[in-house]
Amino acid sequence: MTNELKGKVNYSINGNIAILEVDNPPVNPLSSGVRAGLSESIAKANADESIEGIILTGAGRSFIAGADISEFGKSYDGPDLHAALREIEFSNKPVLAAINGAALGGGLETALVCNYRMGTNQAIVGLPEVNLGLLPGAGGTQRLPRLIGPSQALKMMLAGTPLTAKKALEQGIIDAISENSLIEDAIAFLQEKIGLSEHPKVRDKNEKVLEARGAENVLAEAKALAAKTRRGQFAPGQIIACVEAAINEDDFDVGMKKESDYFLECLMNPQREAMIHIFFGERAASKIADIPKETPLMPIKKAGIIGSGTMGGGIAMNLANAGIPVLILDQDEKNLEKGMSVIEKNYQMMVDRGRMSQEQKEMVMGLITPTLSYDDLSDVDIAVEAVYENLDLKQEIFKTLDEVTKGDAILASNTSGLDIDAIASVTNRPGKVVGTHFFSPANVMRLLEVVRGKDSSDETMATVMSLGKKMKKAAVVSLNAPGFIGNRMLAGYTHQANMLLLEGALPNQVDSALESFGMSMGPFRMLDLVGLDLGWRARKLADIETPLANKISDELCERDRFGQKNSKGFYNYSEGSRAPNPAPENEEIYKEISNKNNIERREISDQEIIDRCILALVNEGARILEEGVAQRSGDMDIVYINGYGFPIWRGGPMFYANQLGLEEVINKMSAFSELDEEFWKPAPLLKKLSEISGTFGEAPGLDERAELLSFKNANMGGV
Ligand code: 3H9
Repeated sequence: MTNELKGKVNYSINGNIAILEVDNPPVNPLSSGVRAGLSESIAKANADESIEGIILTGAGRSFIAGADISEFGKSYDGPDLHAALREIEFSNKPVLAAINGAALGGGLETALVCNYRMGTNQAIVGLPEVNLGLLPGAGGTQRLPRLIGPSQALKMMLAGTPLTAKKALEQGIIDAISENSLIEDAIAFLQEKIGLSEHPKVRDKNEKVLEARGAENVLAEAKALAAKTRRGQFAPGQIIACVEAAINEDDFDVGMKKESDYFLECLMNPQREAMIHIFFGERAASKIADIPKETPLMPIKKAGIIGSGTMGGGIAMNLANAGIPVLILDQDEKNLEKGMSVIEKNYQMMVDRGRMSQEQKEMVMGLITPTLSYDDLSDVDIAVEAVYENLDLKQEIFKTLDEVTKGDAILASNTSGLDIDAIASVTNRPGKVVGTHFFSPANVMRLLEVVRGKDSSDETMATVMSLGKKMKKAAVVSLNAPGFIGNRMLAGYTHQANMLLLEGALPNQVDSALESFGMSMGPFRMLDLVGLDLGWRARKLADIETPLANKISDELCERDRFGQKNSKGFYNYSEGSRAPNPAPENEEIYKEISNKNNIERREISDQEIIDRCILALVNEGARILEEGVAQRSGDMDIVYINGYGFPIWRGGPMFYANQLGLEEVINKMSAFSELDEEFWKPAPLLKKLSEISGTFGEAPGLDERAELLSFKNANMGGV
């Protein structure tokens, strides 16, 4: 093997068994050296007369995490995966996959060419390629339907979520679970099979695919599922087409050829690049550039939540789901009871939908303890305050937390916009104070903005980021600046949506245009959901004149139209329904306000709607980046996809801008500047990058960014 190859396969012998161990830390993807190693080791075992069986396993915590994702989109000359898998499948000696951890994507596909599969209790198996804009391209679409039936296989491939070993055994993906030493159990299993004249090959199991032949509902159900859960995505249709081939083609290899062709189409599709950008982007976001990897983490063995409302309850569920005991505190007994019953109902819903077993529900409920007393928080390692947005109240709570919790406990505030430093200032431990901005509903939404105060210590930041990962959140660091990352970008987006309404578009047109772009919900549906009265009331209270962009929504509030909460806002809602119906009675209001403000209403194209709303995100994103509020452009993509319904297959707003070309972005913006010169002034970083044909992807580090813009010393600290 040459040096350029990445990863290897260790070869050892135990009696008459060869043990092949994939070794490519940390998760054993099928990089070039692994592919070469597999071919070589199988050949070696087959050539050795003393060997009668082969075990394939993984070093460390993973079996094989799939193809090496970093190779996609690049040209590589390494050995071919299909060839290696063919050698395993047609080995003269039986091969058993001893699955010691994650067998995902190409990892499960490797296990599927083995004759037998055994897993530990920690093993997980899945085909998550769809999350990368791909399909299982190493035989998964042909073999899995043969093993578990096309219907189940389609569900698994379209969801992309892995199964536990127990589920995999129930479904017949693995043959056994090892309760003790995996390799010892695998050897014992294989010894029993060695004498058999034939060993099963998944490719030969045709019964289940033949059963589905002619049963149109299998593919129709899959198409309906994909339309519902993966709107706008290219790969799901390709996966379904592959399974159609598995069902209808008599020759297994014809199905394989189709799979290869459809895989290639996915590989060439821009969605694949966008989704892989998000895969690596999420992992990059979890790292903080100036905090060393070795920074010690504080163990989080117990947590406290202050506030048992929707947010507090959702955060408590996240912690319990991560196995962390949590106390939930409210000073009002009724609120506390209500909060606990909402948590219980949410879990019950998961049980009813088959997402959790009754046993699991009891376990997580057992980890959540209600309390009325701050004294009970004395031994928590982290306390997360989740009360409504009021600085005085939050400061009061932090003073109390500072007194009652142990000295090294982390104190976190779930604020969506208040100044973390002002909150930290009332404590004697500003280094332990951090913002944790969860998104509602916190038990569902993956985004977590971790807000770094000017004094937040490295240990605090690293610990909270790691806790975010344990809670399966997409955690992104923001400096303590107004609006943090997400809401600051959102302001420009909703501003443009509101201006479009004044200029002649209707809510339904704006929403449809952005939903067809891929946003999960248009801005006016979103505003109706949040409630139009929040801003209106705040402006009244502060005695602030209504800005032009908010004139329509404030007028709707004057007419008692608050949004979904009272069944009328930009749309009308039928009793108990969230489905928006057009509200023609509002059109006069729109016209009247446009007239009053001397705005001539005109026909607006869908493209203009998309450009103005999305480029508003991009321009503000560029400012956030140049100010150092976000560490890298990919972080903003992660924020928008996980918190604001931006389509993952477009890779987030900053990636989308790169795809469009930053020069084109600037051109479009300068055309809009006739409408509002101030708003469309390009961020200096965006302008500079467009002039040098750069992209946000090549995001320079903070220092270089400052250099590029001669921004040294400006806004790089706690803005
Ligand atoms: C495929 O298989 C296509 C085939 O069907 C067809 C081929 C023809 N490659 O997530 P972590 C890196 S497509 C390269 O933090 P965890 C990751 O970037 C593949 N690198 O660990 C990170 O790097 P860094 C289908 C990979 O313990 C480090 O490993 N497979 C790969 O939280 C640790 O990762 C998948 O989609 C990879 N395949 O979770 C599975 N996987 O330290 C993708 C990870 O520099 N992987 N890395 O930031 C996962 O889901 C998780 O990594 C796993 C471990 C559950 C395995």
